[in-house]
Amino acid sequence: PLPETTTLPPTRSVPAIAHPTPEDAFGVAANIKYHAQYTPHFSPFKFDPEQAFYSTAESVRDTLIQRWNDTYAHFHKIDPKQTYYISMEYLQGRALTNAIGNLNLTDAYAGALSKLGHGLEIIMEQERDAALGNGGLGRLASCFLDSLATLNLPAWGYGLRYKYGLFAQRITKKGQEEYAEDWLEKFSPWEIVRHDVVYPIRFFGKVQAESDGSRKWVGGEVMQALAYDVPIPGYMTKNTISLRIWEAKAPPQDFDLYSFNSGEHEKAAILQSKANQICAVLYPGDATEDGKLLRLKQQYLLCSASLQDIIARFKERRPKHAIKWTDFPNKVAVQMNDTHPTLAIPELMRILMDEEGLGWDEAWAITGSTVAYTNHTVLPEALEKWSQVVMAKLLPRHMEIIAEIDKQFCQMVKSSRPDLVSKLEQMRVLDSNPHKPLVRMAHLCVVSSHTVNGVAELHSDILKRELFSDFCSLWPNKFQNKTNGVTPRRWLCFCSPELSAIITKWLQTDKWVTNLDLLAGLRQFADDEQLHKEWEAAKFANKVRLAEYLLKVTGVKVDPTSLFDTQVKRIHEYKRQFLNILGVIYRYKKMKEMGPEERKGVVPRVVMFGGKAFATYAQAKRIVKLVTDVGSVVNNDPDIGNLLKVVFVPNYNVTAAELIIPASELSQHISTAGMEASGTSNMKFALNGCLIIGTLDGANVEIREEIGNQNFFLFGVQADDVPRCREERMAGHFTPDPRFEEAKQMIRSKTFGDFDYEPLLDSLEGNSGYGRGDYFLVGVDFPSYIEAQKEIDIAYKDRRRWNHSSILSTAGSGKFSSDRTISQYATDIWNIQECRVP
Ligand code: B1H
Repeated sequence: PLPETTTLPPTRSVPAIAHPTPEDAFGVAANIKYHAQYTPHFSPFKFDPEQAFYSTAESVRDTLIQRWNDTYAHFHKIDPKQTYYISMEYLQGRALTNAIGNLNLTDAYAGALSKLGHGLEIIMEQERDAALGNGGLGRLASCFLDSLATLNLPAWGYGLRYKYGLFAQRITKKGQEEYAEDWLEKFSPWEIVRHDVVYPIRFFGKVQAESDGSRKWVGGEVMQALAYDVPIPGYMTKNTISLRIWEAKAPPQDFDLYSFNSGEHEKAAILQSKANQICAVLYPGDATEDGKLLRLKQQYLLCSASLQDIIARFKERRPKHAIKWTDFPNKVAVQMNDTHPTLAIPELMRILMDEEGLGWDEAWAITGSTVAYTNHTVLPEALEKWSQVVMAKLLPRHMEIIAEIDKQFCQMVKSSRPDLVSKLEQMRVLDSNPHKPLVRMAHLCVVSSHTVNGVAELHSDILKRELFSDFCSLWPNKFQNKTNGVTPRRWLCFCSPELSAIITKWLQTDKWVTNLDLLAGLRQFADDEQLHKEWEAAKFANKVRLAEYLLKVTGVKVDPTSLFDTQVKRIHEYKRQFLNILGVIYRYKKMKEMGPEERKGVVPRVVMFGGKAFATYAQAKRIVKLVTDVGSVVNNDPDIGNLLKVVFVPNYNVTAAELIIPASELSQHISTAGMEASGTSNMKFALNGCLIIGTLDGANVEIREEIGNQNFFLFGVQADDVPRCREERMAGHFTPDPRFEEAKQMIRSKTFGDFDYEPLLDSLEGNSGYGRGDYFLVGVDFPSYIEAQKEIDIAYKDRRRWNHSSILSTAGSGKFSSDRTISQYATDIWNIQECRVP
């Protein structure tokens, strides 16, 4: 049936007002001036870059709000099936360049600002980087939003409005230091608070049995979730979707005036302060019980607020008497970004049963056809397990529901698959270890979702063959692969306009921006000398820009004609920054041993590292320290000069990535095979014509397939051989390569200072002390890594070969657009269709 209302549901509409609209440079300049004057945040008559940034952003926001309203009204009218992407993380980075780029207003804004006495570049630099995420998983969510909007898909993102996102990083003599990054210090011009979108969120309390047999969750603490919308514009389309982020608040009556007046000031605001804690920081760390509880509160707030909102919208779009709950999965798809939003499952069950009065079977069928789960890791330490005791205390009704799901799952296996009964204890949702009973969140997701997917072919195979093999034998059709992708707008068009212009010129179209497969058209020019010249010039301009930045932030002067070699990602042992720096140490040693003649043959290199180490991850922090110590020695060695520079780029984030990636010529994706689920920066580097040295891990496998084996520097053991190699190493059946011993010895001999690197070196040895028997196989892969590096030096000297490979890297990157990934989710998992705003 058609919904009763075909426009927005407010009772009275806002009158349209005339104020300058940003269309051309004149209109834009007027609009910016309007904001500087009438939505002031600073003293009048000031229009320095900072003030100019806020006025500019507000001017852009006018357009976004208009389009957001039109999009919402259109979705409301059409009432299509809609996807809700629920994620604890979004790594949005800066928004201005992206917004005006997607709106095709970059020239208009640049022109307007110049009329007002400012350069667009300087204004863009004023914006804070919104880092409401840790790394790849959060950035993937942000790329997905860009593609959802661009593809005109009816979809929204839900997340949390952390006051402090990911910590900022400073590099000092001691290594990494963390400090709070206050992205909201002034305010964010990109969010729109929705004071009318508020939902109650209950914690603790108890479950009451009602006389009619139903269950009701009562008592405890009731907070509120308040919505903020961040508009997400699609590229060259009117469609502008929402990233709705929740903030926890105390209910208004909480502020106890009586207590306040009688002097008990703190008691008066107690719930408010508890509420503030919930959204205070991204991933507060779960080492302590307190921290754990807070993380669970965050997860529940996200899930409960989002589902209440989804259900409210479902109801709003149909007459009260015509609500057919079986229709819910035809209108709603919920995608869980890893297990962090797993509580969406019991929360949807609870609302359907306890608030809407459905029976278990009906609620279970609806939930199961609505939710789907993406797994992003097989690392055991990242597979979430929550204490049943904590869960029962904070969310007593949800714990009951989870226990019932577990019970019914057990019954189903026993009755339908006796062959799996011996595996049942490992498969169950509840881990009933009497000492520490746990809920296995991934199992809850697999049991409850209609679809489970991995994020690259190899990773999805590992899920099917190993992590979820028993579930896969039970439900073979539940498991899919959706290889990750990245948005070509941010990661090529806007971060490398020079290279983009060349691509458009040679392809004679800019359609590749939304149809990235067209990049394959560059293959026919891979040997064209003119293209080589232009290509190299564009890359060189990007290198010069990065060299200036490096000088500014690290004080290290690098020669932009050197080979720019980059490894930027979170610091983790499995990502093996340690292997990289050991390789650098070996290179340095060999260079020191060379005579002046021989040195002339060396390819000058700048080896860049960047990334954050989790604050309590000691080994990762030692790796950061080692890189900076090696840099201090190498960069100041007069024998070496510009032949080798080692730079740790501080505070790697989205903004830094936009500068580093387009300027890199070689990038390292060298994880122990089988451990990196996908990787997404590998795609961004390849897209920008950067060659990869890598293992057969994650999406590297598919990138190599697409760009061609000759253009990928492969090394290392394969995933299938990893268990055997580990056993051999543990058993001592391993003869270390002498080059590996040389590199380690150089650290031991204190060439790079007297910091205690023993724990790090120990991790490469037998199974004692810090040693995990070289679990990450650094020693095993070292020789083939060094060989691959030699091959790279040879290839780089041959400019034609290098440029040829670089062009083929870009040409082969079409598959790695998040537009392709999202189209596949839309068709294979969500069953949603385009809904374009006219
Ligand atoms: C990825 C995470 C992750 N996988 C726990 N898992 C977190 C796990 O705060 N936490 O508790 C946060 C993040 N992140 C990454 O996802 C993979 O390692 C990458 O290989 C992959 O490319 C990315 C996106 O799929």
